[in-house]
Amino acid sequence: MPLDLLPSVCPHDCPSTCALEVERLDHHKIGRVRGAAGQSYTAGVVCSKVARYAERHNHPDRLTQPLLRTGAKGEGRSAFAPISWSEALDRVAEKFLEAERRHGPEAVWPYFYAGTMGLVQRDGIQRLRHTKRYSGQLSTICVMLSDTGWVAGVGEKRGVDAREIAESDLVVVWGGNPVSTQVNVMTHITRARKERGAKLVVVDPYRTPTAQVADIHLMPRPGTDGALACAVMHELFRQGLVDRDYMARYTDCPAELETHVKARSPEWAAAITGVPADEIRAFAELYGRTQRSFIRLGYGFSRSRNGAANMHAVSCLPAITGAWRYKGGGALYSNAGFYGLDKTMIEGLDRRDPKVRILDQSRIGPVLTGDKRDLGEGPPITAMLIQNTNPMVVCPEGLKVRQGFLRDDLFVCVHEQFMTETAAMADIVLPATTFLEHDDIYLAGGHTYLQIARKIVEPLAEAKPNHYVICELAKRVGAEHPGFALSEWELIDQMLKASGKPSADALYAGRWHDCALPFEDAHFLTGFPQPGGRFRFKPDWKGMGPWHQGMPELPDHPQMIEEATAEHPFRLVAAPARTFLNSTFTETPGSRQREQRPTALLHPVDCERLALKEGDRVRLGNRRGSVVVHARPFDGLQPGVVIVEGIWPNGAFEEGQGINALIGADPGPPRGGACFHDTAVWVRAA
Ligand SMILES: Nc1nc2c(c(=O)[nH]1)N[C@H]1C(S)=C(S)[C@@H](COP(=O)(O)OP(=O)(O)OC[C@H]3O[C@@H](n4cnc5c(=O)[nH]c(N)nc54)[C@H](O)[C@@H]3O)O[C@H]1N2
Ligand SMILES: Nc1nc2c(c(=O)[nH]1)N[C@H]1C(S)=C(S)[C@@H](COP(=O)(O)OP(=O)(O)OC[C@H]3O[C@@H](n4cnc5c(=O)[nH]c(N)nc54)[C@H](O)[C@@H]3O)O[C@H]1N2
Ligand code: SF4
Ligand SMILES: [Mo]
Repeated sequence: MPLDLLPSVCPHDCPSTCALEVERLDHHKIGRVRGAAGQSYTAGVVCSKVARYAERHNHPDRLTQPLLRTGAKGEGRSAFAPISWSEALDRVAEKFLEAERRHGPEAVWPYFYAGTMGLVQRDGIQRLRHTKRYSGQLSTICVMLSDTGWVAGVGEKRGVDAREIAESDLVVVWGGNPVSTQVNVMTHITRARKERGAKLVVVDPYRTPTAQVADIHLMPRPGTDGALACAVMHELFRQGLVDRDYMARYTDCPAELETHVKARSPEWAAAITGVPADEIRAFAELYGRTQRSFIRLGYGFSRSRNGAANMHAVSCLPAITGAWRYKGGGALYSNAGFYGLDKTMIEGLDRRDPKVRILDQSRIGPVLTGDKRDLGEGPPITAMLIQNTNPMVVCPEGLKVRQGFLRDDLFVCVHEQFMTETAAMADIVLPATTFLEHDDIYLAGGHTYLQIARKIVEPLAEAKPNHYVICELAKRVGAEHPGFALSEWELIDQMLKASGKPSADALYAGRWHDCALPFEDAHFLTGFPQPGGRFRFKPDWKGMGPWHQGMPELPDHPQMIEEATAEHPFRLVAAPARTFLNSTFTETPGSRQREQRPTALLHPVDCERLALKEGDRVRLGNRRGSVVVHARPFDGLQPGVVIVEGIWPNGAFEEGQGINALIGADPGPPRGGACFHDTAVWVRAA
C-alpha cells in the first residue's frame, strides 16, 4: 500500500506541464503517478508514460555516483570508474580554467535544454555562463521557428486560454499531434464535442492518433501549410466569410491581403499541398461560418525551412474571420510568454555581456567540428558542461555531432540521470536527481498556471540537483554572483517577489497560481502587442533575424524547403513517438515494448514500387548519411512522404546512427531553428 500521496509537477518538455499526484512507497521509491483532478487544465489526466514514471524513477540503470572515463569514448558504463564528487568537480573546474587560460572564456560552452522545464534547475547554468563570459547558446532546437512565426503576426507569445476549447464549436489542431505530445488538449476537445457537438479538424501530413479521431483530416505534403492557409484565406474572401469591421480595426493591411490571395486559389494550393481543392473549399467554409473556432497550433509544422512563414500564415486566419472576438474562438500556439517572471537572479542576466559570442545549439555538429561559419575568428570549443539534453541523439547532422564529441582535445562533463549516448562521450559524468528529488517552479505553454513542486523522495545514492553542480563549479572557477549563495527555494521566492507574484510558500500552499489574463486581453480585443495594436499580415521579417531573405512579404508558400528531387524523391518527417518524450523514456520497458523498433511508414503505392512489405529492411539516405529501418505500409499519408517516429537512440539502429544523421543543421529563416520535419531522402530496400 502506498505510504503517501504527494503533489508534484511534471517537469518534462511538454506544453501540458501536468499537476501530479505521486504515490510515495518509501524514502526513495514511487508508485503510480496521476493527474491532479483539482487543476482545471490537467483535470485528472496524464499521459501513459508519466503514469508509469516509477519505471523511470526507480530504474536500475539510474546513475548513482560521479564517474571518470577510463576507457574509450562512446563505450558506455564499462568505460567509466567511480570517483568522489569533490574530485569530479575539481577536475571539471580545472579543465574549464585551463580552457580559459589557453583560449579565453569563449572556449567553454555550457550546453543545456529542457530535459527538466523547472526554471531553477534548467536555467541556472546561464548564471554560470554569464558571470564567466563563456560562449552563449542560441536555443534553436525547438521553439525558435514557431515563436518567430507566431510573434511575427500576433506580437507576443500568448493566446487564448486553452480551457476555452471546451466552449468552441470547431477545433482545428494544426501541425501538432496532441494525443501523443500533449494529451490534455484532448480532454478539452472531448468536452466541446460532447457538450456542443463541436467538430475536430486535424492538419497533418500523416494519420496520427489525433487525426484518427478527427472529423476531418487535411493531409498536406510536409512544409506546404502556407499554401493551404493562403487558399483558405482566398476562399474566406471569395465566399464573403470575413469580418471586415474586425479587420479594419485590428489588422494592418486587409485590402492588400485580399488582393494578394486572389491568385492563391484552392486549385493553386492543391498542386502544392496535394490536398484536393474541394476539401480546402469545404474546410474554409466550415471555418468561416463558425464564430467559435479555435486553432490549436502545434510546433510540428514549424520544423521546416519555411516553418516561421507557415506559422505566420496560419495565425492570420482568425484575424480574417474575427474569431478572436468570441468565447471559444481565436487561437493558441503557446502561453509561455505571458508570465512576466523576472529571472535576473536565476540566470545572472545582470552579468550578460552582449559582446560574448553566441553559438547555435542545433549546430553543435558544425560547432564542434570547427565550422568557421559558427566559430568566426573566435576560439574552438574545448570544454563543455551539458545538463538536461542529449545532443548525440536529438541534434541535426548527427554524424557531425558524433565526430565533434570524438575529438581528443574536447573535454566534456555531462550531468545526467542515465548513461545516455551523450554521457557515454563524456570525460566526467555526474549523477542527477529527478524532479521528485529536488525543488523547482514551472510555467506552461499549454495552460496558464504557475506551479511549484518540492522534493518528495530522497535523492538516489549520490545524485545531486543541477543547482548544486552549478554553485559548486562557480566556487571552483571563481564565478561570483549572489544567486550562487541562494537555495533553490530562495531563488524561487526571490524571482516571485521581483515579479509581483505570491511568495514561494504561498504558491506551494495553494499548489498552483492561475495567471490567466482577462478575456479582453487574452483575445487581443484591447489590441495586439504590435504597432497601432494591429495584427500584422505583413510582418517585419527583416527586423526579426539575419536570414530573412526569401521570407514572403504577405502569407505565401516560400519555396525554401528541402524539396523532393529525382535523386531524393521522398519527404521525411521525423515525428515524435507517443511513448517516448524526445530521447527520454527510451530507457523504460513499457515504452520500448510499445514502440518496438525504428520504423518507416510508407504509402502502399511506394511500397509496391520498391517491392517492400511489412517488416522489410529499408535504407533511407541523402548526402548527409543513411540509416536502416523497417518498412510499414500505411495508407494514412501521401505517396512520396515517409514518417519515422522517434527519437530512438542511435544504438537502436543497425549501424549505430539514428535518424538525425539525415537532418540538416542549416538555420531555418529568419533567425534560426532546426528543421526536423523538412528532409529530402531516397528510399531503397536494404
Ligand atoms: N510523446 C511525446 N510527447 C512529446 C514529445 C515527444 O517526443 N513525444 N516532445 C515534446 C516536445 S519537446 C515538443 S516541442 C512537443 C511537440 O509537439 P507537437 O506540437 O505535436 O509537434 P511535433 O511533435 O514536432 O509534430 C507534431 C505533428 O506535426 C506534424 N508535421 C510535421 N511537418 C508538418 C507540416 O509541414 N505541416 C503540418 N501541418 N504538420 C506537420 C507531424 O507529422 C506530427 O504529427 O511535444 C512534446 N511532447
Ligand atoms: N528527429 C527528431 N529530433 C528531434 C525532434 C524531433 O521531433 N525529431 N524534436 C526536437 C525537439 S522539439 C527537442 S525539444 C529536442 C529535445 O531534446 P533533449 O533536450 O535532449 O530532450 P529530452 O529527452 O527531453 O531531455 C534530455 C535529457 O535530460 C535529462 N534530464 C531530465 N531532467 C534532468 C535534470 O533535472 N538534470 C539533469 N542534469 N538532466 C536531466 C534526461 O535524463 C534526458 O536524458 O529534440 C529535438 N530533436
Ligand atoms: S502529458 Fe506532458 S506534462 Fe503531462 S504528464 Fe505527460 S509528459 Fe508530463
Ligand atoms: Mo521541443
